[in-house]
Amino acid sequence: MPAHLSLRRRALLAGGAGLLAGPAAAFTHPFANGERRLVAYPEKRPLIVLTSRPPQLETPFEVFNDGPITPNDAFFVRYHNAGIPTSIDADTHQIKVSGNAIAKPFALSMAELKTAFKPVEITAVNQCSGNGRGLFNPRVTGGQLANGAMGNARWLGVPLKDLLARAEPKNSARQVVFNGLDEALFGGGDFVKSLDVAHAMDGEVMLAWQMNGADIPLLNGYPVKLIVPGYYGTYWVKHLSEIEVIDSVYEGFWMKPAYRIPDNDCACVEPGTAPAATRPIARLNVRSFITSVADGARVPAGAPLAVKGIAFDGGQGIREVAFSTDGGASWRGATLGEDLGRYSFREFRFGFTPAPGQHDLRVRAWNRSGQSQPMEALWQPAGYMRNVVESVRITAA
Ligand SMILES: Nc1nc2c(c(=O)[nH]1)N[C@H]1C(S)=C(S)[C@@H](COP(=O)(O)O)O[C@H]1N2
Ligand SMILES: [Mo]
Repeated sequence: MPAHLSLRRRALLAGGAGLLAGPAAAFTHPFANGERRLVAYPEKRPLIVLTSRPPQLETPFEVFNDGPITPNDAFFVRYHNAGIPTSIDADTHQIKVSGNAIAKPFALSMAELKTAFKPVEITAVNQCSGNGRGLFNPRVTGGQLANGAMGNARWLGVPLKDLLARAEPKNSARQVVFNGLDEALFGGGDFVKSLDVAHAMDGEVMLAWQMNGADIPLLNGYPVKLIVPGYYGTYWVKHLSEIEVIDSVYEGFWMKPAYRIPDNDCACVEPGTAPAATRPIARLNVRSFITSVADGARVPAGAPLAVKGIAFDGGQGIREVAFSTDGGASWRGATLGEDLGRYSFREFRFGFTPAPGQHDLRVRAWNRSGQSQPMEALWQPAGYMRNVVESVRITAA
């Protein structure tokens, strides 16, 4: 190995070998209807393995009780294709800006990206469209995730708007298309996503190189990742290398037919049926979770129980969280924690003294435009956007 390579790069190469060899299982983690392996990948603590090639790793749910920011080494990982980069030299990485709807194509190094524009920081939730898919009833195909395909981090980078301005977009510009370094090895199509040009230029969509004050872990998109606050993780392209501004609507496989939702108000259909029309998935809906106590837990009866959790939405911000200790028969207000911004997890807490016996705990959040969560789960064939009011049944004794 050349001597000038940084320590970081060498660490990644070593990790890369581990990725290809297939890491050994550490221990197992309970899932809805079985057990899952927990494995430590490079730069990661042991996470729940969904698939190993490509790596799809889920965050063990108890991590979300540690605080509103998800640590980098616990953050979930999702790839679509097996051809993932196992080492990237940030010193030579380039972001190419091209397309038929700009006047000035250019390429940018990481050093230029970090110095030529004014950096901004935003705290935002990255959640996979299929978070909770494994809990759908009737079951749907696709990765059988529980609720650990989400995380909240502080992202440091530059607004995409500033970068695109340098390319001088033409009036004909309709969409911006994003590609990263990973490749499809066995068909299925390179992972490429697009956003409407007005969205791409809103000043919030950004190119980030830091996550929680450190380099973004390789598996989460090192050295640069697209951040699309309030939108599902599918748009947050990792190892970003190509940006194309085009005068048409991009309809590659991962925009159509993949990642589409029923084109109606609930983004849902009768279980077992197909939607008549679809649209691309977009903003996160409202969700809330109890994190301090798990379904099936036993707690002391007659002693005050402090309960904690997190809520979030697609960018309006959480206005209110209500809790029930009797399966939804009666509700009271929970206390909200610190506001880290409208795209962030928002902590909440409440307390009650459980009498001996079973208690069905539920939480339900509202955002600032009054949107909330359904009491009964909605259904759609792809298993996206689950946001039902969850039930945590505990026994006090
Ligand atoms: N290059 C690339 N970026 C990608 C993907 C991918 O397969 N390749 N998957 C997307 C999807 S569907 C999700 S949910 C997020 C997950 O981000 P994470 O792996 O950093 O948690 O990455 C997105 N960005
Ligand atoms: Mo995803």
